[in-house]
Amino acid sequence: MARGRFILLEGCDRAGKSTQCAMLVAALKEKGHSVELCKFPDRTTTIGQMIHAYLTNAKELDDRAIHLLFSANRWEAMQSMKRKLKGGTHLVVDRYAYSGVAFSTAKGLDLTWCKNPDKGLVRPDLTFFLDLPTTEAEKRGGFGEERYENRELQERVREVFLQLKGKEWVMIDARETVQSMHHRILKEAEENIRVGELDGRFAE
Ligand code: NYM
Ligand code: MG
Repeated sequence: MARGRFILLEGCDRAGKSTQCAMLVAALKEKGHSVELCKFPDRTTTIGQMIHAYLTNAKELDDRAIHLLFSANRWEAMQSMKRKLKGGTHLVVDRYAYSGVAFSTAKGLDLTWCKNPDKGLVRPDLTFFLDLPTTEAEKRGGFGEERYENRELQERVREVFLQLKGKEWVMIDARETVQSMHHRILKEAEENIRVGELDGRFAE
């Protein structure tokens, strides 16, 4: 059976990732695919609750400690994600290790140090980066409610993201309409699924 595809959506806060993830999952389901949504941070776990307390300013944590919690929150999902991919289910993932590195590096931590704890995590097959100028993000609803949602930090985060950008990233202009972004993302995702089914990369 063909392994499921790991499709990641990354970007700064308020770029529209969650909306696009939900639309992509719905569209792929409609087309008969087995597909599930994963979201990081996953605030439902014990580690996720600590992250939530930090993000909502209910708890103070050392920058390195919170970085490791974000990473641990991915590691605790690994077995289940791998199992689903192996079973042929596609995963649409809302943020992942790039967010982990981008936010912590933007706060001033060393880039290499930030990358280390995520080494060995299952890798995405396709990464979309929803790019939105910080001035636009600020105008969107809810900006400023959580830790990290301020212009200076978001600008640095965006710079680190662009530094991390790989050749395989698909850049999406998040100023476009929800529908036009969705069409582009769906088209690329379907193409990736088709290629994945053909190229026999699923022997592992
Ligand atoms: N965030 C997210 C990190 O700082 N490190 C990480 O590893 C991840 C996955 O959490 N401002 C930050 C980015 C966001 C915040 O994410 C909450 P969301 O998608 O708004 O729930
Ligand atoms: Mg947020």
